[in-house]
Amino acid sequence: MTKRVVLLGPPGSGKGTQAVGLAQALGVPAISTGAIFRDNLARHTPLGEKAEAYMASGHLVPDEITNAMVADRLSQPDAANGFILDGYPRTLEQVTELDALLQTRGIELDLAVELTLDHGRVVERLLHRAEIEGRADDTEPVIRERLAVYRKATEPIAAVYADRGKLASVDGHGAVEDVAGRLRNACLPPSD
Ligand code: B4P
Repeated sequence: MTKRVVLLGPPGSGKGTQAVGLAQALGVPAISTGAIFRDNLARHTPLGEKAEAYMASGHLVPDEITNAMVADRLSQPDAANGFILDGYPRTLEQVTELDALLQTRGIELDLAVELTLDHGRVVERLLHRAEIEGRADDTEPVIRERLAVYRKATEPIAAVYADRGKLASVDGHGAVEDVAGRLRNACLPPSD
């Protein structure tokens, strides 16, 4: 059964929204690197202070900070039986780091799922979220920067997982429940 999953996709494609429901369906925790950073930021921890400027400008937090944080989170008992990684890996270096981390534990990733969404819809969704949540990185110039960073650093990751025969692509357009259904079909084939 699929238990170790990474969720890929542009900002606003629904990763955070969908990770929670998918994690429940698979019986594993949803681990969002963005949410962990935001929690640390809100609590003014040293990790939050290190991440703040990168996040506010739409840039990625440096790999060494992010990788150490993920290694720590994956070592917690609730992740022993599987996980949904939402927003990690986001660079090719993070893919290599995740591979090494899983290899030392003698486990493998089951699936990488890419949520696809056209960039016009991305901007619309994030501007809508800005009205509701007021996140510092949801202003239009920062959203455009996040999309540019996504194209350059994160988009190439899908091809790596495709080469390994581990990529599923899921259409992120439409209502949250419709996307959730497509995602469940990708992760929980009828034989599971
Ligand atoms: P994230 O928290 O991952 O932010 P995100 O890419 O915007 O995705 P998120 O999960 O929040 O939004 P979602 O698509 O669910 O990252 C924030 C920052 O943290 C990064 O820019 C970076 O600085 C840092 N960071 C995180 N991970 C890192 C890493 N690995 N390496 C380095 N730095 C890292 O949803 C967006 C909106 O769309 C929501 O308002 C939602 O309600 C709405 N929505 C979702 N599905 C919808 C649907 N079907 N229809 C309509 N609206 C929908």
